[in-house]
Amino acid sequence: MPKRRFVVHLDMDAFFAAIEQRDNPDLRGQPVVIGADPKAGRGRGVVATCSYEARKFGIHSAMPISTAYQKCPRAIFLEPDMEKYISISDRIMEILYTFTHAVERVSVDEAFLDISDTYGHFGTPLQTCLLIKSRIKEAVGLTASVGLAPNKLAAKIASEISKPDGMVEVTPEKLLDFLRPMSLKKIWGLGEKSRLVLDKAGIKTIGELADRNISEIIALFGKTGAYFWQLANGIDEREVEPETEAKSVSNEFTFDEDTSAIPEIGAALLTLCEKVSSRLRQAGQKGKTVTLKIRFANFQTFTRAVTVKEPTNTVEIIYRKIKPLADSFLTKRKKVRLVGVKVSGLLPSDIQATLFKSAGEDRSEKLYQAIDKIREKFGYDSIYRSSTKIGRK
Ligand code: TTP
Ligand code: MG
Repeated sequence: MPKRRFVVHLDMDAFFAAIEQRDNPDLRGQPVVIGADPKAGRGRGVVATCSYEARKFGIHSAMPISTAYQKCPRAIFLEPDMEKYISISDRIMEILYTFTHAVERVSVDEAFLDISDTYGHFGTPLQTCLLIKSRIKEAVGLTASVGLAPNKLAAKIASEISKPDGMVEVTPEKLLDFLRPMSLKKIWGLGEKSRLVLDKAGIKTIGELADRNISEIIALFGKTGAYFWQLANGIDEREVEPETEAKSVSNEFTFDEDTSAIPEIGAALLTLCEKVSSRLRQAGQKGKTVTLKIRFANFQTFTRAVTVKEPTNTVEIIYRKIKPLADSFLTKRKKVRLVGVKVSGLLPSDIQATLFKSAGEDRSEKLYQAIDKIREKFGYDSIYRSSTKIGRK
């Protein structure tokens, strides 16, 4: 008998909006819309997301911002702060990696995990999921919805129907009953056109698709038809595919107020070196190149890199390389806005390396990747039409 699989799908609730509500108590319980500036109904661009309170007015992602304004003019409209959202997303992913290295990041707020080999450390698979939810809540103060199932399709549907702050487990015995009443819309990859074709054949639910003869569905769609039919019958062998190994680990820090105080900058750099070092050690990696990033109050940004003789992950060595690089930039007159430390050219430090990988990546690269993922999924304009800080070079 093949081994029983425990696939988890996790998706944060109203992600961007929930973060803004977390950070500003005045926004809690209020309709909050994240997206382009509505300009009193004349704005262009779209809604990125909105709070559950705003959803009651019929507002949703990808809706023109002007329509959202018409539906609820008193809603609080905010432009996205992608840098903030990505750093929280990174933190969430780090938490997920502590449960298994089989983590597939699907978008900024969504991931699949395969906990088949690791749940034993945490209890039952269901207890493991509840622990994942509570660790995230503790660490970032946000709720996630989680689905646990024998395959990806059912896990994803399970997390979706349990929103917000939900948890649904689908056992192998219940799998088919769980899928049957679901709309075909729940099968991602089965697009609108295919749905219309199935609709014409009198098939509206997953169960109705499952009940047909496979040859009938193949006649409609060719090979893909067989795939859809199998999904409907609970057969979904798709693996959770972890990201390829990180090539660098980095952390950045923005000062509350721009500063030219050398001790303050030194302390921030030391903290960053500690963070990077700890993430490298956790990932079982060492790096050969140490890079400093420094951004001045006027947003002028510099990076300087040095190579170390032996690959390293110790704080002392990283800091000893970073400090002189920083010193060469610091003067009393120029105020610093942000500093960053990166270690790249990573190699496994020992056999352990294969256990927990991918602790981080170059942040801006990751940011662009995340934005790309959203765009891939929801279209180019889904995010960041009225970009302010980042997202455009
Ligand atoms: P989703 O997980 O689709 O939405 P959500 O987390 O806001 O709400 P839900 O509780 O229903 O999961 O997307 C995650 C984030 O991605 C979302 O907060 C904003 C961004 N996004 C866009 O920028 N444009 C879009 O069209 C969508 C759907 C999401
Ligand atoms: Mg979400």
